[in-house]
Amino acid sequence: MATKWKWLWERPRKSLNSFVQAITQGQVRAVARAMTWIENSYPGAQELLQALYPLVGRAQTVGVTGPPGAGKSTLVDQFIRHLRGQGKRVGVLAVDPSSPFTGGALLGDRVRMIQHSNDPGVFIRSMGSRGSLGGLATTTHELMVVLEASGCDVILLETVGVGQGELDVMSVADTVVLVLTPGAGDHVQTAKAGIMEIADVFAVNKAELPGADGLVRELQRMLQEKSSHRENWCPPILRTVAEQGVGVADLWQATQKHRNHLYQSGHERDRRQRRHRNQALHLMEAACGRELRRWADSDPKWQDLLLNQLEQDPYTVSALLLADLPCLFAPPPRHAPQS
Ligand SMILES: Nc1nc2c(ncn2[C@@H]2O[C@H](COP(=O)(O)OP(=O)(O)OP(=O)(O)O)[C@@H](O)[C@H]2O)c(=O)[nH]1
Ligand SMILES: [Mg+2]
Repeated sequence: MATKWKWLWERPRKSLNSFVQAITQGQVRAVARAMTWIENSYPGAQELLQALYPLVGRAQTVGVTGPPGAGKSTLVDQFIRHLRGQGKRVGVLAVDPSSPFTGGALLGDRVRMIQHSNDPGVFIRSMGSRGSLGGLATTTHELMVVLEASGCDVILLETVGVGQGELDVMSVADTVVLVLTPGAGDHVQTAKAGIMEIADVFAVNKAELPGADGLVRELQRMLQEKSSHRENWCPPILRTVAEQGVGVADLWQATQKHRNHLYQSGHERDRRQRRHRNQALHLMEAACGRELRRWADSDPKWQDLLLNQLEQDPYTVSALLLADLPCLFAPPPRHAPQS
């Protein structure tokens, strides 16, 4: 359906202003559309983000990660209840980078969260790996900007902690809650390298099951063995029974303590600086990639090298092209059409 924002990039200023206004008023359709633009890198998405960026920066962002089935969605659901009870507006991004589709692994979550679908104070969105110009973490952060601009006080991110992509995504959150469960093997030993490092708060979920005490002890031992902690913060370990809402309020309080620590110690500023740097670099890399493609399509010398040099391996060809790079940022040469 055509909408008044569809051709924003053709009628920039006036439409952009009304679009931004609709988002800041929390209009759900505008928020959803903005997110689609960003995920698909539509023209105009960048201008929109440039307009929204100055409006944000205060929302609390919490990432919830951990092995499949640990109870992340159940915890997120409980956080939503807890926060709605305090009158907070909540945005949720369920990130599933390992899947080219959204909705597959997250279907169960959708069913669970459907109970919030009539609540105007909750906005839930699933996102996959597609269309992330500046990398998945950057896209996640951009969607968080939209959510915050739309009035969310708290933004929750859920992702399965299984790969580097998921770890990267967590870098955009103030606080990372790592959800572990007893009885699913020796988690601390088998947990992916890196995932223990990014935890700001440990949640031992399904704490009513046998083995919870052992898991807590193991985590305590692991933390004691460390000579220093990242950002001078020793991650607390909390027990939860997410299914029954037990321990959820304390877990949330722990995330707030961590956030206060970040602000008081100045580490929040350091993190923001790092994130800005990485995002700018990612966007620049993507822009350079596009420029390279454009060059490859328009420069006869490049086309010749790329298409007609079968006897040379791709490494040699790419080295030859890289040697030609200084001309990349000049306008591509104009050539008379071949007769
Ligand atoms: N016994 C017990 N089961 C729980 C608890 N919390 C969640 N579960 C159950 O664990 C199962 C998985 O919960 P989810 O919240 O979907 O877990 P998840 O980590 O989001 O799973 P994925 O998104 O598939 O990785 C569900 O059947 C929940 O009902 C708990 O505290 N105790
Ligand atoms: Mg889930």
